[in-house]
Amino acid sequence: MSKEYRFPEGFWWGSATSAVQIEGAADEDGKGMNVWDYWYQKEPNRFFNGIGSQVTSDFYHRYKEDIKLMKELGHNSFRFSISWSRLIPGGTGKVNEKAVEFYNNVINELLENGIEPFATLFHFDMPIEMQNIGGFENRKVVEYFAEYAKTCFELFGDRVKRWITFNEPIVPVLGGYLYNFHYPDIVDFKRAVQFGYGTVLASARAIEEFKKLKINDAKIGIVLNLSPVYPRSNHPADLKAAELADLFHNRSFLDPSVKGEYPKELVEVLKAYNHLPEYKEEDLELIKDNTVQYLGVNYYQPLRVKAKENMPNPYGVFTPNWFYDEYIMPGRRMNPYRGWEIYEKGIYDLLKRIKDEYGNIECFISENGMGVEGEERFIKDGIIQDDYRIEFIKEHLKWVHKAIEEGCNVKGYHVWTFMDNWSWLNAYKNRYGLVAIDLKTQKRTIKKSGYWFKEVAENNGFVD
Ligand code: BGP
Repeated sequence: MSKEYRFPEGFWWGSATSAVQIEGAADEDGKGMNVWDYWYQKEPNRFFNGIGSQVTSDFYHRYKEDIKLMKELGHNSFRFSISWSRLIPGGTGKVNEKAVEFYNNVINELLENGIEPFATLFHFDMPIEMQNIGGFENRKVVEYFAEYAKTCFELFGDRVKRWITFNEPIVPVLGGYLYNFHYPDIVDFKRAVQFGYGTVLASARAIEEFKKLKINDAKIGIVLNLSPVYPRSNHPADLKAAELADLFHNRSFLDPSVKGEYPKELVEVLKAYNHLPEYKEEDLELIKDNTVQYLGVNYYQPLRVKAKENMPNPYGVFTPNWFYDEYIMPGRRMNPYRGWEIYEKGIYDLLKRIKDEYGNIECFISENGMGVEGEERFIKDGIIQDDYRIEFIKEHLKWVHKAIEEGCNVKGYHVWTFMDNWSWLNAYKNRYGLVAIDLKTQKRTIKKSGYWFKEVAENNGFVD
């Protein structure tokens, strides 16, 4: 029997992107260098097929065409990020007028097409000069970030009503300081904690600046990549492992961002291992007073956790994985390309938890999507027939719908992503777009999922 899935009026339908992944023009019009530009120059072979972020979908020059396509695909909202190193080369000092012009053009074009702009201030792209002095480990950088944020609010706040301080702040911590998939590509738990803590401060400082400006009907939030954590069994050791994984992966940013304080259990663990960050008493007040006004949830996969089987080497490097093992549950469906489990109900579990434990704060799905390698093989009649992606989005949407029916305060759904884009170390390996890109000709072609998404967005739901 078919069922109707209609979403609340005014639901945000759209997609998310980030500057580094779509803009290109990496050294044009006075843009400074960020960590990705630098890392690629240093070690091009770390990137899939040796492709760096210089080669992207060239949104910098093609934004008009792309925004037209967004409209065509039923978007009423779109998340992009502002590149700190483009707006303020070097991270501090003079504003680059060419960048102001570019972001003004993008914002105006979106608005003219009836698309609400969601602007992220930081999506993994630290200016290299800021990273060289320690990034968010350094309080000066926290302040430079607050200045940059204020500049953005002043320049664009008359039109941008939805701000995001950070996208997935835990990722540069894990990637850059523990697991070698972001720059500075080191393994140092103490520095990881300090960088993460500095990020929380930077987010709070940006919110403080935002509030000072009293911009009418605008809101500021954060986007977190949350994963529901499922223990292998109800055995106390598995439950404990899951609790610790949740503390590190979810609550380390969720609690300070939404509740204004760190979970005391996390503080205790860090203290026990002598890994508390350096902090000042007044920081805690800053965090308390500057919580987010709404929350973006990026959901890709759950975290399945079991008790540690072997004791970690006490002389080895300390990481969160000291406390638990991740595992792949036999029989679960996996996305073979990205190696991530597909578990649609996870999105519902997260939303319910936000309702029950985080005051039902206003939220939206800020990323959800499926990366697939070699999609050309699915071309028929000139179009990528990505039924797997339609299925993926649809099944997740059903769970989002159920969460809304049960009172969760969910305002929208943004797919990752609008068009195939460059993705960090994986470059163009996995394609996520509703629109395909031919990297040689830059030609954009809507995939089957794009046409499907358009229908859903325009009808504010679907029947299945
Ligand atoms: C999120 C990031 C995005 C994007 C996406 C897909 O973590 O916010 O920037 O890249 O994941 O992941 P990936 O491209 O690594 O497959």
